[in-house]
Amino acid sequence: MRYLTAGESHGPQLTTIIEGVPSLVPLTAEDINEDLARRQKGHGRGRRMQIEKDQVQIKSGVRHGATLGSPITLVVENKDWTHWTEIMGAEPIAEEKQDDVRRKVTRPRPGHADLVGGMKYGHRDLRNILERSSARETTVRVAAGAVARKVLAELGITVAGHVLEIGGIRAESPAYESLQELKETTEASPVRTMDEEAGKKMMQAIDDAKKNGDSIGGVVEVIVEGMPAGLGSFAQYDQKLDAKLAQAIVSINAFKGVEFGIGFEAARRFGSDVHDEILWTEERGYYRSTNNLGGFEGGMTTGMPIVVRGVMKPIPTLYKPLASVDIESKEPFSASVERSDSCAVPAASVVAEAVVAWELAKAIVAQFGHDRFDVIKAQLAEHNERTRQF
Ligand code: EPS
Repeated sequence: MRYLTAGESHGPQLTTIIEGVPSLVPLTAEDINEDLARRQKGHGRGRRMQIEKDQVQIKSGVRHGATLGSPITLVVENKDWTHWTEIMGAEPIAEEKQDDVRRKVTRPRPGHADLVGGMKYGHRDLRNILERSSARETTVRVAAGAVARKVLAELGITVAGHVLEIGGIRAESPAYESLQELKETTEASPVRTMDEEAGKKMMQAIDDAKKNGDSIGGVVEVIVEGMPAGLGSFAQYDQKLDAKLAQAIVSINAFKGVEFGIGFEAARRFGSDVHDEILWTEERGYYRSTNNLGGFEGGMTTGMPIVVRGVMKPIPTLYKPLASVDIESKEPFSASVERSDSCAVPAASVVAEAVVAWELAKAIVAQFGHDRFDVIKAQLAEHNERTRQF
C-alpha cells in the first residue's frame, strides 16, 4: 500500500491517492469524516478551524460501501479557498496587480520551512513554501489513515491516541480498563487527555501562551491492541517495523522525537528491569508480564500492545514574532505573522493515530499479501493460531 498527498493550505482542495488497499474492505465517507472531525477539534486551535468543516469526497476506488482494489482518491475541499482564489490561483497575474494580490512573504519564521524551503526551490515569495509546509496537509493523511484504521478494525486491531503532556504539564499515566474507555474519555476532553485535572492546567497553559502571543508543544501517545506477533523483520534494516513507525511519527509537522514503551527511561535502568519476561498459556499463547519495550523486539511486533510516543515542538508561527531577516533588504525584522494555532497537540494525537494505523495496515497487507481482504483475514487467523501454538 502507498499514498501520496497534494494540495496547498489555501488552495482549492487537498487530495490523496491511495494504492494497494485490498478489495472488499467495507468503507464509507462517514468512516473517514469521523476522524477528520476529530482532527479539527482541540483547545488551542485558531480561527481557521471555524472556517473549515472537513468532509471527504470519495472520487474513486470504492463502490456501494466497499473497496474495489483499484486506487482510492480522496478529496477534501478548503472552504477558505473562496478568500484566496486570486492570491493562490494557478493562472498568471498582471505585473501591476501583483503587489495587491500576492500576499508576498519575505520575512521567514524561525522554526518553519520558510527560509530553507525558499533557498532550496528558489522562491523569493516564501508563501510558495509555507502553503505546502502547513500542517493543513495532515487533513488528507488522516483521511488515508482512516482507511487503514478500517482495515485494522476489521481484523480486530484497535488504535487509540491521546495527549500525555502540554507545555510541561504531564497527565498521570492513564489507568484504563479497555482502549474503548481510553477513547471515550479522551474524546470528551478538549485536550484529549485521560487526566481531567492535568487537562484543566493544560488548557490554562494554552490560554496563557495565546495571551502572550506564544505557542506551546507537548507529547502524544498512540496505543495499538490486537496486533499479531511477527510483523516486520530483524533480517534487514529497512524491514524493521518500529523504525517505520518512528519515521512516520517524525514526519508529522513539528514532531521532533519518538520513543517506544518506556523509551528514553530505558537508559536509566538495569536490563533486568527493562526486558519483558515471557509467559505462555493455552488461551493466550505467548505473552509478556510487562510491556516496557512497547510491543517490539528486533524490529518485529511481539503481540503485546504497541506503545509509541511523539514529541511536538511549539508551532513556530508566533503573534509575538522572533527576530528574522527580510530576504529582500537583508535587514533585521520581526518574522512574518500568519494566522495560526497556539497549540495543536490534541489534533496532532489524531494525526499520530493515522500515521501509525497506516504503517501497521501496510505491514499486514505486505505480509499476508493478497488482492482480496477476505483471504488476508483468513491468512491472519491461521498465522495467529500458528504463533499461539509455536
Ligand atoms: C498552519 C496555520 C493555520 C492552521 C493550519 C496550520 O492555518 P491558516 O494559515 O489558514 O490560519 O490552522 O492548520 C490547518 C489549517 C489544519 O487544517 O490543521 C500552519 O502554518 O502550519
